[in-house]
Amino acid sequence: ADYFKEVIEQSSLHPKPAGLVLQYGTAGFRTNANQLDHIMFRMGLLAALRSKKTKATIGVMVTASHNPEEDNGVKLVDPMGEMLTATWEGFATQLANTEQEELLTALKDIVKKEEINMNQEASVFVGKDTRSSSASLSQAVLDGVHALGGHSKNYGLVTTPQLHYMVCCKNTHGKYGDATLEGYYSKLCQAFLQLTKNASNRTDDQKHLCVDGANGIGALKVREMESHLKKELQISIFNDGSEGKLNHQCGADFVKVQQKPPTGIDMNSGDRCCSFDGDADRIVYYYTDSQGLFHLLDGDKIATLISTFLKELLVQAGLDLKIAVVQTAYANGSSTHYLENTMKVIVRCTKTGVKHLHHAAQEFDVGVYFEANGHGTVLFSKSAEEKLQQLAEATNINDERKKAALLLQSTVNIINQTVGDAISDMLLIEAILAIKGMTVQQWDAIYSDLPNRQLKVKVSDRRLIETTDAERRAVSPAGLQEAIDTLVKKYSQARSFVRPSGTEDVVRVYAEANTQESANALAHEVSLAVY
Ligand code: 16G
Ligand code: ZN
Repeated sequence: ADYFKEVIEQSSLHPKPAGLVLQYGTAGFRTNANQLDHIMFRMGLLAALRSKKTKATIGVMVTASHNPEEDNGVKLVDPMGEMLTATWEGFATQLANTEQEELLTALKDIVKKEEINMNQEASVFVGKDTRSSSASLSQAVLDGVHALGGHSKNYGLVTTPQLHYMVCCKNTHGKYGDATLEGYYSKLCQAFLQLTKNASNRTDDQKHLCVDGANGIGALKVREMESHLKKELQISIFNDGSEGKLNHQCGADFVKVQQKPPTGIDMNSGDRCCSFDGDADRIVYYYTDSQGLFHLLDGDKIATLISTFLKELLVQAGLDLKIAVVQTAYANGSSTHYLENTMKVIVRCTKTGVKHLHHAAQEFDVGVYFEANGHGTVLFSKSAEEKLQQLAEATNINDERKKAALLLQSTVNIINQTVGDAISDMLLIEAILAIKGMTVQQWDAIYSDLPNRQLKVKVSDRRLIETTDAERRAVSPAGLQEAIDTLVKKYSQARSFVRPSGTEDVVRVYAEANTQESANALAHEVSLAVY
């Protein structure tokens, strides 16, 4: 078939506004929805090519995560459910910015560079979030896939991590689970029920959780899942999209940045609550104490809880596996200190962005990774999973080791290893708290966060700032790092860094210190040094 003729015809229905330039950034393309139709069509084309190249199913997710409702975006998912590989991010940017007349040339250029056999079949899974623009934009993706003769499966409304999961299931031929929503819920919830069987006498309070769905897809999916939990977890869902606007004054990003509860949630002091973001790949927990003070349990606290739990089980199971926690520069200094000095686990720091953390975590038997903003998961190496399997089946070991091995196996099953997943992380956290008989206050008390402040600075060209050492030090412009060092020395337990944002046209400033006043002042002073 002459696919290229079909591409020409179809692409005229999805024309590129001349001169518009967009970048495949940290999390794909993201901008106002009315600029994205041609991008979606072209990402459908690219996904079909990627599928031919890898001889596997590729995913395309239409979402702009925690951005406002008016925005949208798109990200591609590689065969094992991981994010698109870096070379192809480059192709995505090229294809997106090629003017209409040059589209075929750009396409053929990729085919040639990657030596793609155009007769190879293509298969693409497509999903979308609840934004009003997502329906037509995901149709544009499908048009692109079909223009190149690719097969598609349209999952419709799914969370980002659900789509990653489907792609992984499909390409591992069911070994990871069934590539259906039912398969996803039953795998996770069965693991949850297995784990919580070990928690006796849980009260109704312990079983109850408030979830802020950010008025997005996560709320719908939690509701779909509920019956699988057999009342072992009783969820009150707020911000389910029936009234409020997506991500508006609610959701994980709002709660983390504002350090306050979302609107639209009815919380009593001591209630355990969590917030998802707009595509349900991030989660943060929180509660208010009897004095009305707000307590946030962010990605760092989550990583600490999960890695403590896993390390204890590995010791009980007598498994000598290397466990590490991967963080970014935004990780609270107290969390790093606690992990290294009290828990004595390996801690690694990478650049911001899920793909960097994910890759670093792959280097360990058990790699726990979390960004402070609540995106994270746990990766188990193939050999770690095999050792666990052997131990769980062994007949010559004592009951304690056996029990730990079985708990670890259920933990592996409850986790979505493809990418951070608010629903999966929530179930894991709830199971750990249940097994340990721990309240949210006790979890919070494991260590105390250093007060911190984040600021954005508008500059004429943010790319003038270059960083090194996992973004913790600036190498240019000259003198900036020295200025920051001098400011940091004025305060106690202080740390500060600046980096250009990968998603907005701003420079981000982070500061922490022993008091909130000091953290605020330091952040302010450093932001002045950035100009
Ligand atoms: C994207 C990243 C997130 C990161 C954020 C930083 C993915 C899937 N998402 O949302 O991990 O924390 O960008 O944004 O990688 P920034 O560069 O504007 O600070
Ligand atoms: Zn997200």
